[in-house]
This record gives sequence, C-alpha cells and structure tokens, in this order.
Amino acid sequence: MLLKNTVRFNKIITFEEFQHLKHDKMTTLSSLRFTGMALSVSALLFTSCQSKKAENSEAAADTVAAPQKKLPKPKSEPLVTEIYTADPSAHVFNNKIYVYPSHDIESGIPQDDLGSHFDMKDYHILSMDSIGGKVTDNGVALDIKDVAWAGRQMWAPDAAFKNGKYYLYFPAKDKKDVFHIGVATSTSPTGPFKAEPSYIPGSYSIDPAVFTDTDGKSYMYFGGIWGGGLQRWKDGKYDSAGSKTDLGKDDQPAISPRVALMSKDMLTFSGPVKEIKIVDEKGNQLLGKDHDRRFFEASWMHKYNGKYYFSYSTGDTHFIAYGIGTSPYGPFTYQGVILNPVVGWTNHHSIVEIKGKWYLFYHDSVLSGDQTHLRSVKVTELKYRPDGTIETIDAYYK
Ligand code: FUB
Repeated sequence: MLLKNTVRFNKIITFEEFQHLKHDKMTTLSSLRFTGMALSVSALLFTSCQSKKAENSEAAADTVAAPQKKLPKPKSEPLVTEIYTADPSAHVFNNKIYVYPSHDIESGIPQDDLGSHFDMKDYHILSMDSIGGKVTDNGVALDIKDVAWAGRQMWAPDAAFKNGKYYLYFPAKDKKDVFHIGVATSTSPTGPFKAEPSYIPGSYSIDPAVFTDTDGKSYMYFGGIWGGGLQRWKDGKYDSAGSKTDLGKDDQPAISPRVALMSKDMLTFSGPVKEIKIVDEKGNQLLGKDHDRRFFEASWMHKYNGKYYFSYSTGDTHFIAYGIGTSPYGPFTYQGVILNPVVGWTNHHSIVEIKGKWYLFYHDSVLSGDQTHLRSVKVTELKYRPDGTIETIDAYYK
C-alpha cells in the first residue's frame, strides 16, 4: 500500500547538480540514470495521502521502479545473463578462472538504506577457461537453508584454496539479524560447499576478501558501514543501538576496514582483528566527511611489484578507490579511483592477474534496466602506469 502511493518525476540535471546529489541518501541515488552528457534523475517520492486517482495510475510501480529508457552504452557485457550476479571475487585455480559472486534475486523486499532489498539466498559459482571464453554457471554451491547459523541476506563472498581444500567465505545475518562471516569447505572450486556449524568466531559485518601472500600467510579483509553495520562494532563488541549509517563525526577519522590473520586451517582467525588505516599523502587518516575517498565496503587486496594494493568502494559516492602500502596490515596511502560509478547504487570489484594481464571484475545494473539489486558481473582489463598507479576505468562509452 505504501509504495503504491508513489509519484515519479524526471528531470535533466547539470553535472554540478549530479556531484551534489551523489552525497544524498541511498534511496535517491539508486534511481540515478545517466544519459550521455546530461543526467536524468528519476526519484521516488513516498507519500501516504495521495488521491485514489494517483494510486490507480501508479499501481504498476508497487515494488521497484520499472526499467527506464536511456542508460549509457557499456563497454563490457555480463558474464552470464540467465541469472543476476554481483560482487565478483575472481581467482585462478589450476589455470582456470573462477568467479565467486553474490546471486541477486527479486524477493519483493522494498528498498531501504540498510540494503534489505539485497535479499540473496544462495551462491552460484561461474567458471571459464579464458577471459572472453564460454562462461559456465555451476549451479547452487551453497544454499542458506544449509547454513545452520544464518537467517537472511547472503552477501558478497570470496574464496581461497589451501591444504588441498577450497574455502568459501560469506557474510550473512544471523538469527538475531546481525551480520557475521561464515566459512564453508569443498574439494571442488565450484562446490557444493559444506558450511561450518557457526560463523567464524570474532567475525562481524560484511564483504570478506581473503588474500594469501607470497609467504603463504592468509589474511581476511572485511567490513562495511551503513547496512553492513561496521559502525556498530567497536573493539569487537556489538552495539545494537548504534548508528544506522556512520559515526556522524565528520572531523574524526573515518571508520576503518578490518583485517585478521587466518589460522592454518583457514577456518578461524589466528590473531586479533585489526583496524586498517587509509591515509592521505601527508600520512593523515581520511576523515568521516571525506565521502569521495573514505572506506565504505567491498575490500579487496592484491599485490603488484611487491607492494600491497588495498581497494574498496566509497559507497555513497560510488567509486572503487585504492591505497598502496608496504605491509598487508597497512597503512595504505590513498592513490585515486580505479572504477568510476556504474549503473546501480553499489560498486564492488576484484582484481586478478591472468596469464600476465591484469583484470578488474565488477558489476552493474544495465541488464536489469538499472534495478539496483539486480546486477550483472562483468570484466575488463586493468592497466598500471609506469609508477605503479592504476589507470581509472570508466565502464561506459562517453
Ligand atoms: O551485494 C550486497 C552488498 O552490496 C555487498 O555486500 C556490498 O559490497 C554491495 O555490493
């Protein structure tokens, strides 16, 4: 009933207006539409007292905005189109490429700032022999009904190979509706995976990314603010009355992503969870108000020429940004943007070297007509400049 009382408006805005809007709330930003040089905004206004006539004329718009006309022309196509996929974590195991994505579905949950509309229930793993080659969807690898501790929302996963086993790491809300990170194992990279009875002790929030260094040590990077709830975790303790967004302290250091050393069996953390510092060129931590650069979610770690590259999404400003450091624990000095905003609210990626070339796996919502919770995984080449910085990628033709 609430969403049937919906009024939609369209407007052409200037680039400056767009920059301003980028800092607005999720519910408005998710409906941004790009139209070449101009940008079209389709926003939803919720009212509870529209006339009967208005209710009838908008009856078709009672879940999410219908796919709308002009979207920018993408440079890459979805890896698969039979299902919606997002949050791709790509790996090469035994010379084959595996992508561990979220499996987006339409479950009818209305959109909100906590991401309740991302109501995923299982994982499918994609595989291919080469970039541009045939992509196989290997079916359900893990279903939420087979995870004893999980209540809802299977979000962005990652995977690792060690000890002759494959490990699938995944965030989900527990039965008390708080995000933690689980692990499941398999003898095959495509599953099926068997989940451990409980989540990883000491784990919390979302978006695990597991990186194995050249010395064989593995680390999990994790965390996400707003719906991911990282702002509610201080010193490993959960504050159920905490903020729904961030700390609300613009001039204090922004909330930090987390890292933990993995145990040898890859099932637990073997050291304390640590905070990661992302700093500017003067060594000062990025501040809460620095929405264009501060960490929001979607951690990824890769190593290039002996340096550690920590990349992440800036969330409400929609960039994939990165910093470089000399230790897997940071600090990481902010360098710039790897991927400009894509169609859809979220931006999430992974970076992997395949046969001597580097690739960025990412997602957007072009295939679903800009429905922000129905995304598709894509891939494009990533290039380094001679000084080791990364060339910014734009996923669309101008
Ligand atoms: O897919 C659900 C959430 O959206 C992920 O966990 C975030 O990184 C964002 O992509």
